[in-house]
Amino acid sequence: MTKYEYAKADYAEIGVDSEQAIEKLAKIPISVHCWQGDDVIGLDGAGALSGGIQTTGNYIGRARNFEELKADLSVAFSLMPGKKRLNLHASYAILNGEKVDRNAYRPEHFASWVQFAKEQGLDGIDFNPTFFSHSMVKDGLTLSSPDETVRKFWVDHCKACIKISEYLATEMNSHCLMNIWIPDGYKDVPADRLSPRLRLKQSLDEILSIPYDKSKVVIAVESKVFGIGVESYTVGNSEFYMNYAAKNGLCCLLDNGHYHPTEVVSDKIPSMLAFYDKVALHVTRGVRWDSDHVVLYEDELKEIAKEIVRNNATEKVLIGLDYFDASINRISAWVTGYRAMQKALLNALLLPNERLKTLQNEGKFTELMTMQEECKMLPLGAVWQEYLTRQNVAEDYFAEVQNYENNVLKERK
Ligand code: RNT
Ligand code: ZN
Repeated sequence: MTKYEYAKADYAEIGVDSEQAIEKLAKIPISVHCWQGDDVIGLDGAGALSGGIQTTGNYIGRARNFEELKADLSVAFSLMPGKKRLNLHASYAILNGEKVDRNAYRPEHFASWVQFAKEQGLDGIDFNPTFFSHSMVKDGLTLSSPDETVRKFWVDHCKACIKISEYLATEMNSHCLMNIWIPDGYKDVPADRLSPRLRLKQSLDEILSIPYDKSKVVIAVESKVFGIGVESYTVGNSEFYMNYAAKNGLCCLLDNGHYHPTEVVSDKIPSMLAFYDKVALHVTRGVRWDSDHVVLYEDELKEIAKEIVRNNATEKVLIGLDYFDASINRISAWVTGYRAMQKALLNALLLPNERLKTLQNEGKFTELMTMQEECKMLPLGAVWQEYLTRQNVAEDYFAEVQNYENNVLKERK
């Protein structure tokens, strides 16, 4: 018997069908963020990274243009099993020298990305307006700015992005999640916490006044607790966006680096599912702050995956990755984080979820605890290996990444 066959039998003993788990895993889409490849710099040359987020490190091989970013992404995709989507930021527009600012970006600026995504056989493209790294961010504010010219510029940018998102959905024949995250906030104690939020509300109302096809574009709003240099106040905090989304039929995006340190997104997911038909995620790993470290197969990630799987929410929870590490090989960073998410989903799919639920409902908490502990020792690794084999990807991706580094990345000086 092979290692997998032994594992399959072990799982069968607790009533879990590993074949079904493998099949289901291959169908759960994960959106891969393009911005890990170039340290969130973007291709529109609008400005250095700003907005209270930061990449640290100076590892060789940052993708400096569209061709390099595409090449790196293809290597990363080839090492990722399962169903992949591409997550783009507006700052990755392909302008080909045209003098056009973000308030007037058009679908055609993303046509080459569509072509790439189709060539790669991706499941779809998701999109993000880019409210940072740009001279129209004034005093750290965009949609909440008291300066009407500034506020209008960003409202127009977002409207342009809805059109682009609709185009991406049509082209890819799959919905497009358009996620709004703005960096707006204050470094020190503000004198007025309400007015910026009312301006943000007004801006969102204006943005949503344009018609768009809701079956194609899912608009999400991403809250945050603080950013670097904007530690004292964030305009778009959790309460603001959750209320706005509920009242206006939008989706909330939960980034697990955006909450107070003892809050966990895994516990928020079921609460959101009780009220929304969709919830979006930015899966990341904060180390002491919203540091956006590479996602690893760790406890909270496992909990997040469990909430998605055991609530039958693999189509309701839109999973996207969001991290940026410039201190290690960026392709490896992509693959490691993506695979960690898949491992966590596989782990969740291999749990006797119904049985565990029943134990909870029957108040058999001693048995629940022992069973949950036993599950931790099951041969997940053997099923993971089998999954990779069936998906035609090698378990050891380091060698391939290193090869590419030696042959391609080292030339980028
Ligand atoms: C920032 C947010 C946001 C960005 C990306 C680049 O704290 O998490 O989602 O990381 O849009
Ligand atoms: Zn995020």
